[in-house]
Amino acid sequence: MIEVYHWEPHGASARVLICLNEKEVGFRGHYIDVLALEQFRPAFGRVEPSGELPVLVQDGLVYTGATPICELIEESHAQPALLPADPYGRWQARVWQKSIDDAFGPSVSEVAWDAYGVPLPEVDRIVPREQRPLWQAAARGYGEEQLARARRRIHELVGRMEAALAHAPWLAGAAFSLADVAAFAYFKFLPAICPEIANAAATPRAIDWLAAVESRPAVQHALSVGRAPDPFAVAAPAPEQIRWG
Ligand SMILES: N[C@@H](CCC(=O)N[C@@H](CS)C(=O)NCC(=O)O)C(=O)O
Repeated sequence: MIEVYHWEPHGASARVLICLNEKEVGFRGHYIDVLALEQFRPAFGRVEPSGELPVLVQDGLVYTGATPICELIEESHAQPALLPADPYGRWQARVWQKSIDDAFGPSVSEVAWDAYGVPLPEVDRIVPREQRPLWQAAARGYGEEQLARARRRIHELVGRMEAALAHAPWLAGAAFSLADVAAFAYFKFLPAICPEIANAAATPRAIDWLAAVESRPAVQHALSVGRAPDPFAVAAPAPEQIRWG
């Protein structure tokens, strides 16, 4: 049985949950409450000491990183395919995922934390200790310069999405793929937290694409495992910032 450790079904956790649901792969989910800092408690630390989610465990092996986990699921469960059959399409899907891992995901997390951040009373007791200062900095709030840089990066990627969707219904071509899964998991925050960037007038194709992704039964099922009334109205500090500054 596959075990999946995840938080609210948004961002990286949503990507893995959506992939498994699209392929109808059975798994046992474990909800880890990031805002209660459960990722640093021994029960999860024994699974993955870094404290970062999502984590997939299968046959005693522990897998981390949303993109590599989604590719692992794709390789282990070929149907329905979530990567295009042609090399160019596969390259496109991988470039989208890389841009989302490197810039879009962390940037959306920063702006979402600024919008939805909550006090983190236990932040001074985080173990591992070396993660404390960066969590404390995130808890104090990101500065305007950092948030402006995040918004610029978001704007740039949303512009690329809008351009790509002029040529094809999905980001990597004719079929729904891992690129759409990855982009959706962060783009869905934007109409609420960056309405000046993502809206029906400025980005009509991306807004229609968002509705098309949301209407997929596997996506709806994946999003239903959250505990918050709306998983896209909850945020944690961006893992990249709190781990590496
Ligand atoms: N680059 C990571 C990002 C993972 C991520 O955003 N994880 C969030 C929850 S979905 C998290 O673990 N936050 C808590 C923490 O970093 O301590 C990946 O691709 O898996």
